[in-house]
Amino acid sequence: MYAQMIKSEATEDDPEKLAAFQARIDAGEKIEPKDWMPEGYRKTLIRQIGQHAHSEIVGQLPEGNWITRAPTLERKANLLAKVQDEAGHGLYLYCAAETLGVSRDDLTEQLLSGRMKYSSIFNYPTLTWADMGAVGWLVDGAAIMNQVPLQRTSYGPYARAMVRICKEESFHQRQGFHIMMAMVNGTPEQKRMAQDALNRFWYPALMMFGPSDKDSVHSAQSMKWRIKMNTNDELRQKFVDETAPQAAYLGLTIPDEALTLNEDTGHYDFTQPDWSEFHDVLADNGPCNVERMSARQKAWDDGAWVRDAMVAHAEKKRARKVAAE
Ligand code: FAQ
Repeated sequence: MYAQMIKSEATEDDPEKLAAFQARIDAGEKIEPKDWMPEGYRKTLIRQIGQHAHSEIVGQLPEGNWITRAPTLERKANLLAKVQDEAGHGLYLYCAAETLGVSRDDLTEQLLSGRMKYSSIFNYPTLTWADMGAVGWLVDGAAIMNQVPLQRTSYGPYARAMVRICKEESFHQRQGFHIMMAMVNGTPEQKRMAQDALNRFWYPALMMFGPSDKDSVHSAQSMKWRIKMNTNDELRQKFVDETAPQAAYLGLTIPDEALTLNEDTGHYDFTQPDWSEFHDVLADNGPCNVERMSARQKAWDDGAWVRDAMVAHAEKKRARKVAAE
């Protein structure tokens, strides 16, 4: 009912309403769920927040893979907490998306049928314990770079979810870096594993920011609406600039011979990822796409009885209330 109300109000995009809406965005006001919004704004948010939520949920799988094999009790507790945090992030984001008139069930069905995406990065395997370091350091590092500006995004529920998520992501990034520190200061074999993890995760991490600006279909409109605060290339550059000195500190080599600090620009020059690999992963041909989706499908199917029981319980409660009135 609430969902229908939001939809029907938002469908007519008349120029006066659009101009007033844009003026609110330009003035830095937050848009709240019951406010009028253009249909395109609502749809773009559902796409981006939904994709983000799915990424957090699917993103538990590569690290969940290592919980039972963590080298110490402390590492295991940290990793367990991190993976649980990612589940929590998914839930905050599904809640934010629900305020736009789409149900969580709908979003999950769109993910499972391939109509909605999740981040390309989670289609890569985690082969060794060093990958837990690389994921925390690079994947959470890239996620923070993208998400810190989103705390100022124009849609209130999304911006507020992001504040909480960012606090937790910085712990994740630190625990990843801490694992890398331990590996590089360990045996030569452990250092080799850390280098190997960096070699495998570097370009997939760069791809997380999305296609280059000239190929980004949504950036211009999303930035006008302050759904995105920076372009994909701006954030990728910022990530490289911050991560290159960290790799040097670890004594590791970023797998890019062209990576150099450009004295004129103050930024690192670097080699772009292989975009054909990115498009392949998006077309479901990455190393783990099939495995990831079958794990999500199984979880959805196995959880059906819980969802049915919750609905039955709510209905019974409602019927009892009606009978008592
Ligand atoms: N993977 O026009 P643009 C995390 C798609 S959270 C897959 O530039 P846009 C935490 C894009 O959807 C990681 N698809 O798109 C964690 C569009 O296709 P569509 C997720 C991608 O939306 C850590 C098409 O390409 N973070 O990691 C990707 O303006 C560790 C054209 O692209 C977010 O979702 C990609 N990498 O910009 C969890 C942050 N890039 O939809 C566990 C919020 C692009 O038209 C463990 N999202 N595409 O079919 C955003 O900031 C944006 O959506 C971008 C993409 C920047 C990802």
